[in-house]
Amino acid sequence: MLKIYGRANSSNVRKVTWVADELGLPFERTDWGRGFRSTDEPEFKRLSAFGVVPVVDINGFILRESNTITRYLCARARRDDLYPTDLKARALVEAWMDWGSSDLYAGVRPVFMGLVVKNPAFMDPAIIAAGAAEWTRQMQRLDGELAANGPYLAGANLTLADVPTGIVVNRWYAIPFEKPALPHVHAYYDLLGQRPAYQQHVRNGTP
Ligand SMILES: N[C@@H](CCC(=O)N[C@@H](CS)C(=O)NCC(=O)O)C(=O)O
Repeated sequence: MLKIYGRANSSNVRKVTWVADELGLPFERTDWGRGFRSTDEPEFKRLSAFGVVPVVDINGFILRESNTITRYLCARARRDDLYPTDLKARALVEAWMDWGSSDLYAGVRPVFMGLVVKNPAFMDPAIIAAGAAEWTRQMQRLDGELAANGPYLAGANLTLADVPTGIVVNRWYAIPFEKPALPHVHAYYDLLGQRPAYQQHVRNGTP
């Protein structure tokens, strides 16, 4: 049985719950992290000293890092369609995963922490505005890529390439702030929204 440690509203936990459902993999999830049980508790620290969610227990194998967890689960299930075994196809998927978790996410964090979490360290409007500008710049790049090579990021079908970015796209539409219309990103959001697993874990009204 897959056990997931982490609150359901965490962007990184949602990658894992979304992928688990795409795989038809049953799981048990317990709430840890901001607003729930503290990851400083010894019970969590025994699983991971890093203090962040998600952590998973897969029949006794303890693993952290959301992207790594999704890759492991897909490889274990032999889901070549989601995580290709061909090295070049795999590298293209991983490039999108890296981009979605780093360059794309850089501007998301200050906007999310300021406007949604209302963390005092991010309440300065200049910090939020700078984050929004950087986030918008990356989203415009995404719009261009989808126009040229969509409908999914690695081509015709869903792959793990879409998972980190799919989480950020939901945040883009779920957080009210001034943003340009991005027609190809919007079509992509609607395409992802046709998937029951994305609807349940990501496009569910929570930024
Ligand atoms: N690189 C890690 C980042 C994990 C991370 O930063 N998780 C956040 C939630 S999205 C967290 O644990 N925040 C602290 C908390 O909720 O207590 C991953 O991808 O799993």
